[in-house]
Amino acid sequence: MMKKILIIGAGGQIGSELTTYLRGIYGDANVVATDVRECKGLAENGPFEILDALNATAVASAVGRHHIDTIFNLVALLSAVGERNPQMAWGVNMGALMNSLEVARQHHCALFTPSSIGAFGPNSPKDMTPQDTIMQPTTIYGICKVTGELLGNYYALKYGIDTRSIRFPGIISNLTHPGGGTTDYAVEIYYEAIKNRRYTCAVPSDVYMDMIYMPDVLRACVELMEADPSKLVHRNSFNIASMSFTPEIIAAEIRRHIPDFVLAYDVDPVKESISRSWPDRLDDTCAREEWGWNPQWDLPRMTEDMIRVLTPRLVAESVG
Ligand code: AKB
Repeated sequence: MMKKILIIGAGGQIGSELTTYLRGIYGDANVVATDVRECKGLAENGPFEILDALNATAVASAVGRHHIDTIFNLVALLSAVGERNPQMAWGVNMGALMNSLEVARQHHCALFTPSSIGAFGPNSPKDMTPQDTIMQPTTIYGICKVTGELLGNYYALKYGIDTRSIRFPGIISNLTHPGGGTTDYAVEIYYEAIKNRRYTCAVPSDVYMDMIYMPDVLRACVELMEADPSKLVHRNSFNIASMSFTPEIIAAEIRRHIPDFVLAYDVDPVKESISRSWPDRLDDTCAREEWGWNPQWDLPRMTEDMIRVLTPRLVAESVG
């Protein structure tokens, strides 16, 4: 059982919901949220600190002061924004990871770091992409993720650090927006369908990508970190899957609730090339066998839930 958790990059898409989820399980006082900027919501029911993940001394100090035994390093510039400034993406993504690995080594902490479907590339098998296969990503984001997976395994082998990771699909949530990802369209489409009955998509109509609903993400993080280490053949990083669709398929699902919804396209060449280089669908057998991964959300249930939760909120915003 984890006791004292530090979340680095808690203000992002995963962190802002994972902080509350972890506090619900391990107690408010035992989950220290940190981010490079002020995040009001995260300070309301538990400890929050401003922390620059690129400042190794500051990261070590936070871990020492709070007697941390488990770190979630969630700092990342996502795929599309990474292509606009690859040098910065490498500096931020790898800098935060190296500082997390080193502080985990020095303070004997367990470390969770998200990887991504973006760790795969155009030479990987496209359908039912296996756990262990050719990676060779063609984005700086993917190159960071593969390097991070290798470093995680290296720290586990060489220093015995308990590093664990999941290759996340595009994450869909009704609370926090993603920012700068290739899969962001699958979040934006719900907001625009409800507000304007119309959405212009930057990803081509026929591209399949794996996606996942936030409640499954949160559960997966805890289940992997709580898993019996003797059962883990892999560590960094596990394929997980729950749904895979194209823009046309999600639009058809939305039309079951909003029949006049119109989907148009203005394809962004960068997002097109990234999305076409990624798998259509991952094979998550190893996660199922080694730590019991079992998704609870599919596209129809997620769509129903997104529309149910977002509609009153967006209507209230538009009149208020
Ligand atoms: C992105 O699109 O960059 C992320 C991811 C799949 O890792 N959502």
